[in-house]
Amino acid sequence: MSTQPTLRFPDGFAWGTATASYQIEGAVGEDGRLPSIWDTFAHSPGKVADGDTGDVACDHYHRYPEDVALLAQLGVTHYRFSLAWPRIQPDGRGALNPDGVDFYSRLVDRLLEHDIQPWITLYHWDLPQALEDAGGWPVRDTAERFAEYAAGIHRHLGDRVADWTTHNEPWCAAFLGYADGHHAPGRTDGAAAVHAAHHLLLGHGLAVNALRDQGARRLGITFNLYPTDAASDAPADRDAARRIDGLMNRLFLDPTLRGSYPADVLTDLAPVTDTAHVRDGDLAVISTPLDFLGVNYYSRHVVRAGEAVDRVAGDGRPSHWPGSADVEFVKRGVPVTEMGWEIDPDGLYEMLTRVWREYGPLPLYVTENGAAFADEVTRENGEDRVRDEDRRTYLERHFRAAHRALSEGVDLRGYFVWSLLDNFEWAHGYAKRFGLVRVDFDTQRRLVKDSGRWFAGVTRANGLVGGD
Ligand code: IFM
Repeated sequence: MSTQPTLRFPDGFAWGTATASYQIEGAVGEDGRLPSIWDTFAHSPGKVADGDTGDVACDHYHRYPEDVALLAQLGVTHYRFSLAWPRIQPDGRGALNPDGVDFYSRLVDRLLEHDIQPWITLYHWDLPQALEDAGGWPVRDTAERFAEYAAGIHRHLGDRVADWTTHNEPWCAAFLGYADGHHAPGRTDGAAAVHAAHHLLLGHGLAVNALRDQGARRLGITFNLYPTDAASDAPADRDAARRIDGLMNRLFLDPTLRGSYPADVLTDLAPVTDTAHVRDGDLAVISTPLDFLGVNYYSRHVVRAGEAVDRVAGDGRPSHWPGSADVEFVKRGVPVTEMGWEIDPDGLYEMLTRVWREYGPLPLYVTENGAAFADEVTRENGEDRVRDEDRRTYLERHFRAAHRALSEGVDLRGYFVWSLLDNFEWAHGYAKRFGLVRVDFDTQRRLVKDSGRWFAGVTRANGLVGGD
Protein backbone atom coordinates (compact mmCIF):
# COMPACT_ATOMS: atom_id res chain seq x y z
CA MET A 1 0.00 0.00 0.00
CA SER A 2 1.28 3.42 -0.91
CA THR A 3 1.34 6.20 1.65
CA GLN A 4 1.84 8.75 -1.11
CA PRO A 5 -0.54 11.68 -1.45
CA THR A 6 -3.56 11.78 -3.69
CA LEU A 7 -2.83 13.20 -7.15
CA ARG A 8 -5.47 14.39 -9.57
CA PHE A 9 -4.81 14.85 -13.27
CA PRO A 10 -6.45 17.67 -15.25
CA ASP A 11 -10.03 17.29 -16.42
CA GLY A 12 -10.14 15.62 -19.79
CA PHE A 13 -6.79 13.89 -19.29
CA ALA A 14 -6.56 10.92 -21.67
CA TRP A 15 -5.95 7.56 -20.00
CA GLY A 16 -5.29 4.70 -22.32
CA THR A 17 -3.42 1.57 -23.18
CA ALA A 18 -1.37 0.95 -26.30
CA THR A 19 -0.78 -2.00 -28.62
CA ALA A 20 0.63 -2.62 -32.10
CA SER A 21 -0.77 -4.62 -35.00
CA TYR A 22 1.94 -7.26 -35.50
CA GLN A 23 2.27 -7.75 -31.75
CA ILE A 24 -1.37 -8.70 -31.17
CA GLU A 25 -3.40 -9.34 -34.31
CA GLY A 26 -2.31 -12.72 -35.67
CA ALA A 27 -4.36 -13.75 -38.74
CA VAL A 28 -1.36 -12.94 -40.88
CA GLY A 29 -2.62 -14.73 -43.97
CA GLU A 30 -6.30 -13.82 -43.74
CA ASP A 31 -8.56 -11.61 -45.80
CA GLY A 32 -5.92 -10.48 -48.24
CA ARG A 33 -3.14 -9.48 -45.84
CA LEU A 34 0.30 -10.13 -47.35
CA PRO A 35 3.60 -10.51 -45.47
CA SER A 36 5.29 -7.65 -43.73
CA ILE A 37 9.00 -7.46 -42.98
CA TRP A 38 8.20 -8.85 -39.52
CA ASP A 39 6.59 -11.99 -40.97
CA THR A 40 9.70 -12.59 -43.03
CA PHE A 41 12.08 -11.79 -40.18
CA ALA A 42 10.24 -13.87 -37.55
CA HIS A 43 10.18 -16.84 -39.91
CA SER A 44 13.94 -16.59 -40.50
CA PRO A 45 15.72 -19.05 -38.20
CA GLY A 46 17.50 -17.53 -35.22
CA LYS A 47 16.00 -14.06 -35.43
CA VAL A 48 13.35 -14.30 -32.69
CA ALA A 49 13.67 -16.07 -29.33
CA ASP A 50 12.26 -19.61 -29.36
CA GLY A 51 11.37 -19.24 -33.03
CA ASP A 52 8.23 -17.31 -32.04
CA THR A 53 6.27 -15.49 -34.73
CA GLY A 54 3.27 -13.17 -34.87
CA ASP A 55 1.24 -15.73 -36.84
CA VAL A 56 -1.34 -16.02 -34.07
CA ALA A 57 -0.10 -13.58 -31.40
CA CYS A 58 -3.12 -12.63 -29.23
CA ASP A 59 -5.54 -13.52 -32.02
CA HIS A 60 -6.88 -10.00 -31.62
CA TYR A 61 -8.07 -10.01 -35.25
CA HIS A 62 -10.77 -12.47 -34.20
CA ARG A 63 -11.10 -11.53 -30.54
CA TYR A 64 -11.25 -7.75 -30.79
CA PRO A 65 -14.78 -7.55 -29.29
CA GLU A 66 -13.49 -9.27 -26.14
CA ASP A 67 -10.46 -6.99 -26.08
CA VAL A 68 -12.58 -3.86 -26.40
CA ALA A 69 -14.71 -5.13 -23.51
CA LEU A 70 -11.48 -5.44 -21.49
CA LEU A 71 -10.60 -1.85 -22.36
CA ALA A 72 -14.00 -0.78 -21.07
CA GLN A 73 -13.36 -2.76 -17.88
CA LEU A 74 -10.10 -0.83 -17.46
CA GLY A 75 -12.06 2.41 -17.75
CA VAL A 76 -9.80 3.93 -20.40
CA THR A 77 -10.88 7.00 -22.31
CA HIS A 78 -8.57 6.23 -25.26
CA TYR A 79 -7.06 3.20 -27.00
CA ARG A 80 -3.88 3.55 -29.02
CA PHE A 81 -3.40 0.87 -31.69
CA SER A 82 -1.56 0.63 -34.97
CA LEU A 83 -2.80 -0.28 -38.42
CA ALA A 84 -1.14 -3.09 -40.33
CA TRP A 85 -0.17 -1.49 -43.61
CA PRO A 86 0.04 -4.95 -45.32
CA ARG A 87 -3.57 -5.62 -44.29
CA ILE A 88 -4.78 -2.34 -45.77
CA GLN A 89 -2.53 -2.10 -48.81
CA PRO A 90 -0.99 -5.58 -49.09
CA ASP A 91 1.69 -4.65 -51.66
CA GLY A 92 2.34 -1.25 -50.15
CA ARG A 93 0.91 0.58 -53.15
CA GLY A 94 -2.29 0.97 -55.11
CA ALA A 95 -5.85 0.11 -54.19
CA LEU A 96 -6.78 -0.55 -50.58
CA ASN A 97 -7.91 -4.01 -49.51
CA PRO A 98 -11.60 -3.66 -48.52
CA ASP A 99 -11.41 -6.49 -45.97
CA GLY A 100 -8.44 -4.91 -44.23
CA VAL A 101 -10.16 -1.54 -44.09
CA ASP A 102 -13.30 -3.22 -42.81
CA PHE A 103 -11.49 -4.82 -39.88
CA TYR A 104 -10.28 -1.46 -38.58
CA SER A 105 -13.63 0.14 -39.30
CA ARG A 106 -15.35 -2.48 -37.13
CA LEU A 107 -12.74 -2.02 -34.39
CA VAL A 108 -13.25 1.76 -34.42
CA ASP A 109 -17.02 1.39 -34.25
CA ARG A 110 -16.78 -1.06 -31.38
CA LEU A 111 -14.52 1.32 -29.45
CA LEU A 112 -16.87 4.23 -30.01
CA GLU A 113 -19.82 2.13 -28.83
CA HIS A 114 -17.94 1.85 -25.54
CA ASP A 115 -17.15 5.56 -25.49
CA ILE A 116 -13.45 4.87 -26.02
CA GLN A 117 -11.64 7.22 -28.40
CA PRO A 118 -9.55 5.41 -31.03
CA TRP A 119 -5.99 6.73 -31.36
CA ILE A 120 -4.32 5.49 -34.53
CA THR A 121 -0.65 4.87 -35.21
CA LEU A 122 -0.13 4.50 -38.93
CA TYR A 123 3.23 2.71 -38.75
CA HIS A 124 4.46 0.48 -35.98
CA TRP A 125 7.13 -1.36 -37.95
CA ASP A 126 5.19 -3.80 -40.18
CA LEU A 127 6.33 -2.55 -43.59
CA PRO A 128 4.83 -4.51 -46.50
CA GLN A 129 7.53 -6.95 -47.61
CA ALA A 130 7.00 -5.84 -51.21
CA LEU A 131 8.27 -2.38 -50.27
CA GLU A 132 11.32 -3.78 -48.52
CA ASP A 133 12.01 -5.80 -51.67
CA ALA A 134 11.92 -2.49 -53.55
CA GLY A 135 14.52 -0.99 -51.19
CA GLY A 136 12.66 -0.38 -47.92
CA TRP A 137 12.95 2.78 -45.84
CA PRO A 138 16.45 3.59 -47.12
CA VAL A 139 14.85 4.55 -50.45
CA ARG A 140 12.86 7.71 -50.94
CA ASP A 141 9.92 6.11 -52.68
CA THR A 142 8.88 4.39 -49.43
CA ALA A 143 8.15 7.81 -47.92
CA GLU A 144 5.86 8.62 -50.85
CA ARG A 145 4.14 5.24 -50.55
CA PHE A 146 3.61 5.82 -46.82
CA ALA A 147 1.86 9.14 -47.44
CA GLU A 148 -0.34 7.51 -50.09
CA TYR A 149 -1.33 4.73 -47.67
CA ALA A 150 -1.95 7.23 -44.87
CA ALA A 151 -4.22 9.38 -47.02
CA GLY A 152 -6.05 6.29 -48.29
CA ILE A 153 -6.95 4.89 -44.89
CA HIS A 154 -7.69 8.31 -43.42
CA ARG A 155 -10.43 8.67 -46.07
CA HIS A 156 -12.15 5.64 -44.53
CA LEU A 157 -11.59 6.24 -40.82
CA GLY A 158 -11.07 10.00 -40.54
CA ASP A 159 -14.78 10.58 -39.97
CA ARG A 160 -14.59 8.67 -36.67
CA VAL A 161 -10.97 8.89 -35.54
CA ALA A 162 -9.67 12.25 -34.36
CA ASP A 163 -6.12 11.40 -33.22
CA TRP A 164 -3.55 10.18 -35.74
CA THR A 165 0.14 9.56 -35.25
CA THR A 166 2.32 8.76 -38.19
CA HIS A 167 5.21 6.69 -36.81
CA ASN A 168 5.92 4.87 -33.62
CA GLU A 169 9.58 5.09 -32.58
CA PRO A 170 11.24 5.73 -35.95
CA TRP A 171 14.59 5.35 -34.19
CA CYS A 172 13.84 1.65 -33.71
CA ALA A 173 12.59 1.19 -37.26
CA ALA A 174 15.77 2.79 -38.63
CA PHE A 175 18.54 1.70 -36.27
CA LEU A 176 17.34 -1.64 -34.93
CA GLY A 177 16.01 -2.58 -38.35
CA TYR A 178 18.79 -1.39 -40.64
CA ALA A 179 21.91 -0.84 -38.49
CA ASP A 180 22.16 -3.53 -35.84
CA GLY A 181 19.80 -6.03 -37.40
CA HIS A 182 17.94 -7.03 -34.24
CA HIS A 183 14.65 -6.03 -35.78
CA ALA A 184 13.16 -6.55 -39.22
CA PRO A 185 14.35 -6.35 -41.89
CA GLY A 186 17.57 -7.33 -40.13
CA ARG A 187 20.07 -5.36 -42.15
CA THR A 188 23.42 -4.23 -40.71
CA ASP A 189 24.27 -1.18 -42.76
CA GLY A 190 24.84 2.08 -40.90
CA ALA A 191 24.33 4.30 -43.95
CA ALA A 192 21.05 2.53 -44.76
CA ALA A 193 19.86 3.25 -41.20
CA VAL A 194 20.58 6.96 -41.52
CA HIS A 195 18.82 7.11 -44.88
CA ALA A 196 15.90 5.15 -43.40
CA ALA A 197 15.62 7.63 -40.53
CA HIS A 198 15.37 10.50 -43.01
CA HIS A 199 12.76 8.78 -45.17
CA LEU A 200 10.70 7.78 -42.14
CA LEU A 201 10.63 11.44 -41.15
CA LEU A 202 9.94 12.56 -44.70
CA GLY A 203 7.06 10.08 -44.89
CA HIS A 204 5.78 11.51 -41.62
CA GLY A 205 5.81 15.06 -42.99
CA LEU A 206 4.18 14.07 -46.28
CA ALA A 207 1.49 12.15 -44.42
CA VAL A 208 0.80 15.03 -42.03
CA ASN A 209 0.29 17.35 -44.98
CA ALA A 210 -1.92 14.86 -46.81
CA LEU A 211 -4.10 14.20 -43.76
CA ARG A 212 -4.40 17.86 -42.91
CA ASP A 213 -5.54 18.53 -46.48
CA GLN A 214 -8.28 15.98 -45.80
CA GLY A 215 -9.37 17.83 -42.66
CA ALA A 216 -7.41 16.05 -39.92
CA ARG A 217 -6.79 18.36 -36.98
CA ARG A 218 -5.01 16.23 -34.39
CA LEU A 219 -1.77 14.95 -35.85
CA GLY A 220 1.48 13.91 -34.24
CA ILE A 221 4.36 11.44 -34.11
CA THR A 222 5.76 9.28 -31.32
CA PHE A 223 9.45 9.13 -30.43
CA ASN A 224 11.17 6.86 -27.92
CA LEU A 225 13.30 9.26 -25.92
CA TYR A 226 16.02 8.58 -23.39
CA PRO A 227 17.72 10.93 -20.96
CA THR A 228 21.37 10.18 -21.63
CA ASP A 229 24.00 10.83 -18.98
CA ALA A 230 27.76 10.55 -19.04
CA ALA A 231 29.15 8.02 -16.58
CA SER A 232 31.73 10.60 -15.46
CA ASP A 233 32.81 14.17 -16.09
CA ALA A 234 35.69 12.99 -18.26
CA PRO A 235 35.50 14.77 -21.64
CA ALA A 236 35.45 11.47 -23.53
CA ASP A 237 32.47 10.22 -21.49
CA ARG A 238 30.62 13.50 -21.92
CA ASP A 239 31.22 13.29 -25.64
CA ALA A 240 29.84 9.74 -25.64
CA ALA A 241 26.66 11.05 -23.96
CA ARG A 242 26.40 13.86 -26.50
CA ARG A 243 26.67 11.36 -29.36
CA ILE A 244 24.02 8.97 -28.02
CA ASP A 245 21.67 11.82 -27.14
CA GLY A 246 22.26 13.08 -30.68
CA LEU A 247 21.61 9.77 -32.38
CA MET A 248 18.62 8.64 -30.31
CA ASN A 249 16.90 11.91 -29.38
CA ARG A 250 18.02 14.96 -31.33
CA LEU A 251 18.30 13.24 -34.75
CA PHE A 252 14.50 12.92 -34.58
CA LEU A 253 13.40 15.87 -32.43
CA ASP A 254 15.39 18.54 -34.24
CA PRO A 255 14.26 17.98 -37.83
CA THR A 256 10.65 17.42 -36.78
CA LEU A 257 10.30 20.32 -34.36
CA ARG A 258 13.03 22.73 -35.49
CA GLY A 259 13.40 22.00 -39.18
CA SER A 260 17.12 21.16 -39.12
CA TYR A 261 19.39 18.24 -38.40
CA PRO A 262 21.75 18.71 -35.44
CA ALA A 263 25.11 19.72 -36.96
CA ASP A 264 27.15 17.69 -34.45
CA VAL A 265 25.25 14.51 -35.29
CA LEU A 266 25.79 15.02 -39.02
CA THR A 267 29.49 15.38 -38.25
CA ASP A 268 29.43 12.16 -36.20
CA LEU A 269 27.71 10.38 -39.09
CA ALA A 270 29.94 11.81 -41.83
CA PRO A 271 32.26 8.77 -41.91
CA VAL A 272 29.21 6.63 -42.68
CA THR A 273 27.21 8.80 -45.07
CA ASP A 274 26.99 12.22 -46.61
CA THR A 275 23.67 14.09 -46.77
CA ALA A 276 22.97 13.64 -50.47
CA HIS A 277 19.74 11.82 -49.58
CA VAL A 278 18.39 15.01 -47.96
CA ARG A 279 16.86 17.10 -50.74
CA ASP A 280 15.99 20.78 -50.76
CA GLY A 281 12.60 21.25 -49.15
CA ASP A 282 12.63 17.96 -47.20
CA LEU A 283 13.19 19.62 -43.85
CA ALA A 284 10.32 22.04 -44.43
CA VAL A 285 8.05 19.05 -45.04
CA ILE A 286 9.40 17.15 -42.04
CA SER A 287 8.88 20.13 -39.74
CA THR A 288 5.27 20.76 -40.74
CA PRO A 289 3.75 21.96 -37.44
CA LEU A 290 2.21 19.23 -35.29
CA ASP A 291 -0.70 19.23 -32.90
CA PHE A 292 1.07 17.09 -30.31
CA LEU A 293 4.13 14.95 -29.70
CA GLY A 294 4.00 11.41 -28.30
CA VAL A 295 6.79 10.42 -25.93
CA ASN A 296 7.53 6.76 -25.24
CA TYR A 297 9.59 6.38 -22.11
CA TYR A 298 11.11 3.27 -20.60
CA SER A 299 14.54 4.02 -19.17
CA ARG A 300 17.63 6.20 -18.98
CA HIS A 301 20.98 5.60 -20.68
CA VAL A 302 24.30 6.11 -18.94
CA VAL A 303 27.27 5.86 -21.28
CA ARG A 304 31.02 6.19 -21.41
CA ALA A 305 33.74 6.03 -24.00
CA GLY A 306 34.67 2.40 -24.27
CA GLU A 307 34.41 -0.67 -26.34
CA ALA A 308 31.71 -1.28 -28.91
CA VAL A 309 29.29 -3.89 -27.66
CA ASP A 310 25.79 -4.85 -28.60
CA ARG A 311 23.52 -2.21 -27.06
CA VAL A 312 20.31 -4.16 -27.20
CA ALA A 313 21.17 -7.66 -26.16
CA GLY A 314 24.32 -6.73 -24.24
CA ASP A 315 25.86 -9.91 -25.52
CA GLY A 316 29.16 -8.50 -26.63
CA ARG A 317 28.57 -8.69 -30.36
CA PRO A 318 29.89 -5.64 -32.17
CA SER A 319 27.40 -2.85 -32.64
CA HIS A 320 26.67 -1.46 -36.04
CA TRP A 321 25.21 1.81 -34.85
CA PRO A 322 26.79 4.52 -36.94
CA GLY A 323 28.52 7.45 -35.28
CA SER A 324 28.93 5.79 -31.91
CA ALA A 325 31.14 2.77 -32.45
CA ASP A 326 33.15 3.34 -29.30
CA VAL A 327 30.37 4.08 -26.83
CA GLU A 328 29.71 1.68 -24.00
CA PHE A 329 26.40 1.50 -22.13
CA VAL A 330 26.92 1.34 -18.38
CA LYS A 331 24.73 -0.60 -15.97
CA ARG A 332 24.37 1.28 -12.70
CA GLY A 333 23.20 -1.68 -10.65
CA VAL A 334 19.78 -0.17 -9.95
CA PRO A 335 16.64 -2.37 -10.13
CA VAL A 336 15.69 -3.44 -13.64
CA THR A 337 12.63 -4.86 -15.36
CA GLU A 338 12.55 -8.25 -17.02
CA MET A 339 13.95 -6.55 -20.15
CA GLY A 340 17.03 -5.56 -18.15
CA TRP A 341 15.99 -1.90 -18.42
CA GLU A 342 16.81 0.23 -15.39
CA ILE A 343 13.77 1.56 -13.57
CA ASP A 344 14.10 5.34 -13.46
CA PRO A 345 10.86 7.35 -13.12
CA ASP A 346 12.82 10.61 -12.74
CA GLY A 347 13.94 10.10 -16.32
CA LEU A 348 10.35 10.49 -17.48
CA TYR A 349 10.06 13.79 -15.62
CA GLU A 350 13.39 14.91 -17.11
CA MET A 351 12.44 13.97 -20.65
CA LEU A 352 9.01 15.61 -20.53
CA THR A 353 10.36 18.84 -19.05
CA ARG A 354 13.27 18.89 -21.47
CA VAL A 355 11.11 18.39 -24.55
CA TRP A 356 8.71 21.03 -23.30
CA ARG A 357 11.52 23.51 -22.56
CA GLU A 358 13.67 22.91 -25.63
CA TYR A 359 11.08 22.04 -28.28
CA GLY A 360 7.75 23.36 -26.96
CA PRO A 361 5.30 24.73 -26.42
CA LEU A 362 3.53 21.67 -27.78
CA PRO A 363 0.95 19.39 -26.17
CA LEU A 364 2.62 16.16 -25.07
CA TYR A 365 1.31 12.67 -24.46
CA VAL A 366 3.09 9.73 -22.89
CA THR A 367 2.16 7.33 -25.66
CA GLU A 368 3.94 4.36 -24.05
CA ASN A 369 5.27 3.47 -20.65
CA GLY A 370 5.17 0.13 -18.90
CA ALA A 371 7.23 -2.82 -17.79
CA ALA A 372 7.83 -6.50 -18.41
CA PHE A 373 8.02 -8.61 -15.30
CA ALA A 374 8.00 -12.37 -14.76
CA ASP A 375 4.35 -12.73 -13.78
CA GLU A 376 2.95 -15.75 -11.99
CA VAL A 377 -0.60 -16.97 -11.96
CA THR A 378 -1.81 -18.04 -8.52
CA ARG A 379 -5.05 -19.76 -7.64
CA GLU A 380 -6.85 -18.05 -4.76
CA ASN A 381 -10.35 -18.67 -3.47
CA GLY A 382 -11.34 -20.34 -6.70
CA GLU A 383 -10.02 -17.62 -9.02
CA ASP A 384 -6.79 -17.03 -10.91
CA ARG A 385 -4.79 -13.93 -9.96
CA VAL A 386 -1.63 -12.26 -11.20
CA ARG A 387 -0.35 -10.30 -8.22
CA ASP A 388 2.02 -8.07 -10.18
CA GLU A 389 2.86 -5.57 -7.48
CA ASP A 390 6.16 -4.81 -9.27
CA ARG A 391 4.29 -3.54 -12.34
CA ARG A 392 1.76 -1.60 -10.25
CA THR A 393 4.57 0.13 -8.35
CA TYR A 394 6.44 0.84 -11.57
CA LEU A 395 3.39 2.51 -13.07
CA GLU A 396 2.52 4.45 -9.94
CA ARG A 397 6.03 5.89 -9.73
CA HIS A 398 5.96 6.91 -13.39
CA PHE A 399 2.48 8.45 -13.09
CA ARG A 400 3.81 10.53 -10.17
CA ALA A 401 6.80 11.62 -12.27
CA ALA A 402 4.46 12.68 -15.08
CA HIS A 403 2.30 14.57 -12.64
CA ARG A 404 5.37 16.40 -11.38
CA ALA A 405 6.08 17.57 -14.92
CA LEU A 406 2.45 18.67 -15.24
CA SER A 407 2.57 20.61 -12.02
CA GLU A 408 5.61 22.48 -13.37
CA GLY A 409 3.71 23.64 -16.42
CA VAL A 410 4.30 20.91 -19.01
CA ASP A 411 1.20 20.59 -21.18
CA LEU A 412 0.81 16.83 -20.75
CA ARG A 413 -2.55 15.72 -22.09
CA GLY A 414 -2.59 11.96 -21.61
CA TYR A 415 -0.86 8.71 -20.70
CA PHE A 416 -0.97 5.32 -22.44
CA VAL A 417 0.26 2.23 -20.64
CA TRP A 418 2.19 -0.28 -22.66
CA SER A 419 0.46 -2.61 -22.99
CA LEU A 420 -3.13 -3.75 -22.90
CA LEU A 421 -2.16 -7.39 -23.44
CA ASP A 422 0.90 -9.57 -23.06
CA ASN A 423 2.03 -9.82 -26.65
CA PHE A 424 4.76 -10.55 -29.20
CA GLU A 425 7.71 -8.59 -27.87
CA TRP A 426 9.62 -8.48 -31.17
CA ALA A 427 12.97 -10.30 -31.03
CA HIS A 428 12.10 -11.56 -27.52
CA GLY A 429 9.01 -13.37 -28.78
CA TYR A 430 6.40 -14.13 -26.12
CA ALA A 431 8.92 -14.40 -23.28
CA LYS A 432 8.49 -10.84 -22.04
CA ARG A 433 5.10 -9.88 -20.66
CA PHE A 434 4.13 -6.18 -20.60
CA GLY A 435 0.34 -6.53 -20.34
CA LEU A 436 -2.13 -5.19 -17.81
CA VAL A 437 -3.99 -8.26 -19.00
CA ARG A 438 -2.33 -11.66 -19.06
CA VAL A 439 -2.70 -13.77 -22.17
CA ASP A 440 -2.35 -17.54 -22.01
CA PHE A 441 -0.90 -18.11 -25.46
CA ASP A 442 -2.04 -21.76 -25.51
CA THR A 443 -5.70 -21.04 -24.85
CA GLN A 444 -5.89 -17.28 -25.64
CA ARG A 445 -7.59 -16.81 -22.27
CA ARG A 446 -7.31 -13.23 -20.95
CA LEU A 447 -6.93 -12.47 -17.24
CA VAL A 448 -6.82 -8.94 -15.86
CA LYS A 449 -3.73 -8.68 -13.66
CA ASP A 450 -3.78 -6.86 -10.33
CA SER A 451 -2.02 -3.94 -12.06
CA GLY A 452 -4.95 -3.77 -14.47
CA ARG A 453 -7.47 -3.76 -11.61
CA TRP A 454 -5.51 -0.96 -9.97
CA PHE A 455 -5.23 0.97 -13.28
CA ALA A 456 -9.03 0.83 -13.60
CA GLY A 457 -9.16 2.72 -10.28
CA VAL A 458 -6.72 5.32 -11.61
CA THR A 459 -8.66 5.91 -14.82
CA ARG A 460 -11.97 6.24 -12.92
CA ALA A 461 -10.53 8.62 -10.29
CA ASN A 462 -8.51 10.48 -12.94
CA GLY A 463 -5.52 10.11 -10.68
CA LEU A 464 -3.92 8.40 -7.76
CA VAL A 465 -5.94 8.20 -4.62
CA GLY A 466 -3.95 8.23 -1.37
CA GLY A 467 -3.63 4.69 -0.05
CA ASP A 468 -3.86 3.20 -3.56
O1 IFM B 1 6.79 -3.61 -27.39
C1 IFM B 1 7.45 -2.41 -27.64
C2 IFM B 1 6.63 -1.53 -28.55
O2 IFM B 1 6.33 -2.17 -29.74
C3 IFM B 1 7.40 -0.27 -28.86
N1 IFM B 1 7.87 0.37 -27.67
C4 IFM B 1 8.53 -0.43 -26.68
C5 IFM B 1 7.70 -1.66 -26.36
C6 IFM B 1 8.42 -2.51 -25.31
O3 IFM B 1 9.65 -2.96 -25.81
